Amino acid sequence: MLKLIPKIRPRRPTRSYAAVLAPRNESYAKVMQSDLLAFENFLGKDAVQKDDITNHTTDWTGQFKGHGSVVLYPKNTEDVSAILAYCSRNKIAVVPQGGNTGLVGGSIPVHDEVVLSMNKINKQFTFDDTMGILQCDAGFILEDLDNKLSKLGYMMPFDLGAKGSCQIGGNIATCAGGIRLIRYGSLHAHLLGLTVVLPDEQGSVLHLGSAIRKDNTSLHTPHLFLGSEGQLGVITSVTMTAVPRPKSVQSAMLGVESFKKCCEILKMAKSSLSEVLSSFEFLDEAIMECLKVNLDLHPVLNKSTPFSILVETSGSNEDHDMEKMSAFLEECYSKQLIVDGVLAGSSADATKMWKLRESAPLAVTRDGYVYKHDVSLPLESYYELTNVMKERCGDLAKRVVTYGHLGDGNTHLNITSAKKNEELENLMYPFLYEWVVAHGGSISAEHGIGQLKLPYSTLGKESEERLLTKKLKNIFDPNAILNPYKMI
Ligand code: FAD
Ligand code: 2HG
Ligand code: ZN
Repeated sequence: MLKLIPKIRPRRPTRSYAAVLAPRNESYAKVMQSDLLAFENFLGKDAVQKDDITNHTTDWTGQFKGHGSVVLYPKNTEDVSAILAYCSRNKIAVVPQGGNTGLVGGSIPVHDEVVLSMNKINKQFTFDDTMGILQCDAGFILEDLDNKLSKLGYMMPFDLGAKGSCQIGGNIATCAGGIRLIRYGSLHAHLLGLTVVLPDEQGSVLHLGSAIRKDNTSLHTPHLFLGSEGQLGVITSVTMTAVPRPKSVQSAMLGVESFKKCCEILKMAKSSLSEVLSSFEFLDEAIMECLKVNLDLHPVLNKSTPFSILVETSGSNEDHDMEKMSAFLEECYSKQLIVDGVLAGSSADATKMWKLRESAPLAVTRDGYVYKHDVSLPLESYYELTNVMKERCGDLAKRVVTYGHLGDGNTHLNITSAKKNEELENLMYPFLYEWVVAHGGSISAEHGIGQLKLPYSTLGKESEERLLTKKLKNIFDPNAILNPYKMI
């Protein structure tokens, strides 16, 4: 479908949260000239970048700015092993980096960590087109993998607006969700095996899981790395299932007058569209206005409504799917659940609809400063959070907008201001995250903890679970050199 904002970065000033959040741990060694020479020695000179590394030390939003001095480009698993062994023996901190599209400041160095970029580990690709099993290097860009699979009649089982830049290793490390989770499930359902390198003194290489669909002979160790945010090891190769590429895809945009009706439409979509339903995305009026003003992207619906739903079906028979979608839309009208609806008549129409949804993250950055919230909530509280925060922030906020994966109970509430505003921050935090937990939600649905949510990461988590997590970190990363000042 839509190719979105592949390499565009928001035009934004940079700033650093890191120094405020976590002081430098003085037990880490500083990278010296002798270390740079050692890296050049075992990786080759072309694999060590010392200048012009701002793209690797600043996050996608431009709101996190780190202070690293070197980026390393390993070419294969052996190079990653050599780097991690050297850094572990010399107590040098390392941050693994994929496409650097993460939204919680997890992929950049905070103080002076070495950046281990996966950009060059993208050669190995094999695919079994009967079983639908993919084995590939972790540095492949998601969209490139999807294009390769397309030629073989398959596609990746997830999709997100950052597909033109994010990498499959980063997707595993964040347990990325995206716009098709309602249909294909999370990455937990697709991951089969991983090659990972541990940050120990040997740079141990582990081959976890297997390349077969069913294997219950051990703990499911690869799954520990889903959402591990570069804390446990560096993923260098991924084995997972892909899904048959649908032959027919239909998209429709619906205009809805109340949030309650949005939920009724979701329920109906699940039963009426059932096996062909592949996306159920949500946009409120405020993000529609933001898209118009900031990116000159205009609604596809004729009537302006408080809420819009973008629904997609994917199947194997166009006539059948179209019949289902048309019947669904008629039912929506006849039950007075929608006041306007447009069914995409061409791929250009569908692209226009999806562009609205997928450009939302870029649109909000244009306001100046953006406070992002990626949370899960039971549906009865999903939009109440937006209303509560609107009321609470009042005129201090430039805009309070919501979009998200309604079908998964995942809201992206974005609150913008012209610039960073401490008064607004004090109104929002910790109130917002405490509210989410008190209403049965999670403070991170899909983007993770990184630096952004570190102060709140204990909310809603039992101390036993946190202790277990720390013990696991210690087993995988005995010298604690991997991605410090973040998640664990
Ligand atoms: P990075 O940003 O480079 O890294 C993310 C984390 O993973 C870091 O902690 C890093 O240390 C670690 N890491 C990266 N590679 C490895 C590796 N090989 N081994 C070990 N650790 C590693 N996310 C969603 O879940 N759903 C969405 O719909 C979605 N849409 C987005 C839309 C836009 C426009 C943008 C900018 C971001 C979006 N994201 C979304 C967030 C982001 O794209 C995902 O989190 C993505 O999976 C990150 O992949 P990456 O390769 O860029 O990882
Ligand atoms: C999306 O679904 C991404 O578009 C980004 O997860 C969410 O911008 C955000 O807050
Ligand atoms: Zn999302």
